[in-house]
Amino acid sequence: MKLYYNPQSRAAIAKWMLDECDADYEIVHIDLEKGEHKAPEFLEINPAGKLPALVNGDSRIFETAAICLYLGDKLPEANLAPKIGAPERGRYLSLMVYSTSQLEPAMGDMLMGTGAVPPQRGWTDFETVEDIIEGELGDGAYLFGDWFTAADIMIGSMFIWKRMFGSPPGRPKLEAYVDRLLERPAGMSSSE
Ligand SMILES: N[C@@H](CCC(=O)N[C@@H](CS)C(=O)NCC(=O)O)C(=O)O
Repeated sequence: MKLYYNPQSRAAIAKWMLDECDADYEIVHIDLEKGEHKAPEFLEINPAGKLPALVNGDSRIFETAAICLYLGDKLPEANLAPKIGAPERGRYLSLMVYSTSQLEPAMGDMLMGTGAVPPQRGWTDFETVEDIIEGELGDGAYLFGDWFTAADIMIGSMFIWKRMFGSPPGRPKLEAYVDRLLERPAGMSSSE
């Protein structure tokens, strides 16, 4: 497998997933300053011209959530994804998609100080997102209790970034969740 990567990008999330899977992969460094992500060879892999992208044989996968979903299913021995048919599968898929369709844009609005967006846009304000994630965590260490899954990578990485961007500490439960995630040996802090 080849991960098209730059450490200053969402490819760090895909790398975290690969490392948690203990996957055999190679990194292809993409220089964003030089515009290597807009080169015709890269656009063949990701027509959107963005990182990350993953190539595995004849499969090319782009969008961070799609890469994490793909790896979770492709490498079941890592036990990072409920199997098709498992009772947890529906909630897992929901959280994976929620991370990118609602959490990420709401966090972007909050960090950039954008005012409230109309709900017709498809996402909410960040406080509502925090309520939802706190509720989903419940009293568990992770989103599925003691079971660490790819949903923790997708959702947790957003809160890790919030901290890295120097945003003031948030809710204690979410901060403790970030501390736990950062303690993982294969965690995002170990990215090159
Ligand atoms: N929703 C996409 C977002 C990808 C994205 O915006 N990547 C940024 C780096 S974090 C990028 O490649 N930006 C360069 C550009 O758009 O020119 C995903 O999660 O893969």
